[in-house]
Amino acid sequence: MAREASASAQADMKEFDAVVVGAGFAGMYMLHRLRGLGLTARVFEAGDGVGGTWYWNRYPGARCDVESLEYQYGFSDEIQRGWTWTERYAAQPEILRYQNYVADRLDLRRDIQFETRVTAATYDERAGLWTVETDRGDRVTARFCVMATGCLSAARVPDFPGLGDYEGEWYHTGDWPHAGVDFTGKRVGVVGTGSSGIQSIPLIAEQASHLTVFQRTANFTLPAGNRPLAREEIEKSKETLLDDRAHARTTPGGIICFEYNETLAADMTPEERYRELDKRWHQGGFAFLGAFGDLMASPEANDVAADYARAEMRKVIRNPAVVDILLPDDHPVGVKRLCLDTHYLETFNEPHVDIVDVRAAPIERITPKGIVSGGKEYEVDCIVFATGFDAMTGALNSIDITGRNGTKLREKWAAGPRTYLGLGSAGFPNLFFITGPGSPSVLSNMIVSIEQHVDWISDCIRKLTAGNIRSIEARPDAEDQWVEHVNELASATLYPQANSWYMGANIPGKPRVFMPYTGGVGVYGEKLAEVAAADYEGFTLGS
Ligand code: NA7
Repeated sequence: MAREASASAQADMKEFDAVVVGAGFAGMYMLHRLRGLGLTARVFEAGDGVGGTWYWNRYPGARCDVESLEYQYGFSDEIQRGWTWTERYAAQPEILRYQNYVADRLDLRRDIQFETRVTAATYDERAGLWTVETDRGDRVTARFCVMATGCLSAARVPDFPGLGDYEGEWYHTGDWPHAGVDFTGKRVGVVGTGSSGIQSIPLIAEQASHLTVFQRTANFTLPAGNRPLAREEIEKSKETLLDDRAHARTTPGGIICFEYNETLAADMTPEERYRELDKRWHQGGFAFLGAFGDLMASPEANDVAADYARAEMRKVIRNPAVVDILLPDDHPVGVKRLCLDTHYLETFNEPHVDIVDVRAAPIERITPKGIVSGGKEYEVDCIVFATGFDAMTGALNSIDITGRNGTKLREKWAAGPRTYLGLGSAGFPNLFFITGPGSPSVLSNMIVSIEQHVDWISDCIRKLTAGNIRSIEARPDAEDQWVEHVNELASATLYPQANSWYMGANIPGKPRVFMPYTGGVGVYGEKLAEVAAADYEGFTLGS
């Protein structure tokens, strides 16, 4: 193995020990760990800066739904002590500044090639090398290829007929102009009411002369309770972060700001259930979903929570004409990502804000002047598509990944993603996914899951290198069992009951498979440790 190359030498290199795709939280930490192993690495990143999700999602109101004090790296005491968060839930610009601070501290950029999109990765079995190609004509080889491509990075605008003829400006929340957008005095249409719509709508409404929201599914949303952080809580967090992170790794969601109540709803009195829900609702955040041990598994328990949530949401909506449209009634609470908002429902009390139920009357087409639904044309000067992502597999499938014997990942995953532990896929030696499908990923604090994976992958690469082991590859039987296990766990929950992006349901033609692992970060981490301790049981090691 080559030692870490100097910055100038590496600029011209075509051979690396590892290639990393993506320079968000995952790719940045992966690069740091690879350097620590003394390996040469090149990161390719489509954006012109680090940040991943937080680089692209610059829409008004973009904010993390995990608390800042937990949504940060936990691998370096120095780094965490050198940074001070300002709000309970950090807004996108602050998170991006934090990522740039980390990139500066670790001098990461010299190994990252920006404005470069990876187009193909092909495994040469004889040489035991990946060849990685980019849209800028690069062609480099590496023994290890790590996909740090993000779970929500392939932004998706639905295929509405007529969009090409639309005369106004249109934007997708996940690919927002860096200069920002001024909606002052404009008639704006927003399509989509997931987290991105719910966060941006109140701020767009502040500027727009008229706002029309096109909603297909009403979502459960609760007040985030965002506020400035107090100096004492910041100081306390700096003292405890590393220990807190060790604790977070043992929890279901990689979060410690609330605890899951293990008592089943049926074992609580109606008053006890109400108290628990009420306390958690007003705490803000995902604490609400931990009110009973069976909230995400029992329809009856979930109904109690959903009724509570609807009653709270109803209190805020003063316009009787929109109450029924805004209250979710077609899925259990929590099975689509719970949204945290700041004055979302209140926005619909404003006279210049309308909502159109496009489940009842789907969007038919876009005209040069606006959006047609239910035979009616809504004229708008600009359109915001808050329509989400081709989640979890979209970014991976956009790369032409070819493994042993010419196997294409896209084809292998045509009926749904197949991985062992969410880390690798049979037929693709030395290819790692960070927070891939089949791992807790989007159901957890992403940074905890990212660190869990990067640490595991780094240890694995270190052992392979030290032991002169040429390759590691998921065994098909282990992969089959893991896929089955992930499905079994999911089907014991209410998650598969909604048309969510967790299920691929937001993309026409995408297979309906529940993609994340629902067993929790703690249990999953134990499994990862067991596999590594048993000489990578379930993987084939090639010499
Ligand atoms: P989401 O949560 O996937 O939300 C997308 C929204 O767009 C959702 O309301 C969709 O309705 C709606 N949508 C998608 N396609 C259409 C069409 N064709 N017509 C009308 N409405 C449509 O994406 P976000 O960006 O808000 O959030 C993604 C994650 O980022 C979020 O969960 C957090 O983890 C952070 P649907 O619900 O599919 O009926």
